[in-house]
Amino acid sequence: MTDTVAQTEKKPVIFSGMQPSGALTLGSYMGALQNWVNLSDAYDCYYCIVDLHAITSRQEPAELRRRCLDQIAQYIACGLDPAKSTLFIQSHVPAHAELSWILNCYTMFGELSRMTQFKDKSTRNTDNINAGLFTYPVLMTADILLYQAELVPVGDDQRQHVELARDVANRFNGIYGDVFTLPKSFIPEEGARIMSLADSTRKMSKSEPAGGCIYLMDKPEVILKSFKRAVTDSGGDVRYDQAEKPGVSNLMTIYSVATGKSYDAIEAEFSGLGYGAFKTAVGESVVELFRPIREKAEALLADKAYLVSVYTDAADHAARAANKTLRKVYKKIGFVAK
Ligand code: AQP
Repeated sequence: MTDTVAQTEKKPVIFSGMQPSGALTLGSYMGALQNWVNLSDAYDCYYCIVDLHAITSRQEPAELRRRCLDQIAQYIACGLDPAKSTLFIQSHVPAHAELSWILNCYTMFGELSRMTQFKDKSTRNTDNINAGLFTYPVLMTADILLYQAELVPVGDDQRQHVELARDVANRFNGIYGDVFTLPKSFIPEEGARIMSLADSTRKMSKSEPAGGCIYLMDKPEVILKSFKRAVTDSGGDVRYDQAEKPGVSNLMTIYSVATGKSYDAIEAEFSGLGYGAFKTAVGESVVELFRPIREKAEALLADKAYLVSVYTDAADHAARAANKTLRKVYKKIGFVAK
């Protein structure tokens, strides 16, 4: 994003990010990325690849590096315009780590202990419950507050972290005056929690075993096969009922977000047709949704120099905004100016 644009039209700010800890998924697209694109004209958007967050679980260095480039290409392929939105890599802006340390001293141990994502992830990864996993929400708070973001488009699983960011901002402002804008989450009505295709009690996530997760860059045949195998429920009717029919309801949500059709329209469309026809249709709708994204991302990845120029320019722009906030914070808390 050019400074000229930023200065001439002062828009409210958005911040959001995704970890390059795996390939982007259908869940992250429907829960967050789609909204990033929809909101990008009305807001001054900072969309980040949060590599500092990603190392809370072990990453293979070469893979991590490759995924960052892939992710920039996928952000653009989904419809984000680097001339309008700041698409950058978190570790390129040291202010994230710096503010995170400061905010560690304004976030309570008890608050972090209540974070459900920490509880989930530490239960699943008992061999690596590192301090970074515990303080992850503080880094996320720093990410958001550095840019004075008003809105944070995320999926439902991040709601609690954005609430913490707001609480910490409020606490800090209560001591030092109005330093931070109070952020709130932007969570879609539909698609806020896409469930695994293999187990409809679990959120679809990158670390999912094969088959349960659809990735943005999956080939059509892989997508169709995964939907054909998706778990459904007893009975053969396509009807939205989260309690009784979680598998079918999840597929209906995916189909609804992919096609824009209402649940009533979907029920009517598949009345009497059974699960087979329905699952094929859902798979095809996702294939068509992702086809242009995958093709554009593949083309972008052939031009590495362009992608490097996007994240390099964006890091400069982001650093200027972030350092402005950081300097203010340093001054308020009494650090000696250099
Ligand atoms: N299944 C989902 N439904 C709706 N929204 C989702 N998001 C992720 N999964 C779903 C949203 O997409 C963004 C992804 O952010 P992230 O990659 O930083 O973190 P994550 O939520 O930890 O992603 P995963 O896929 O669940 O990773 P692992 O397997 O490592 O735990 C966020 O806005 C998230 O809400």
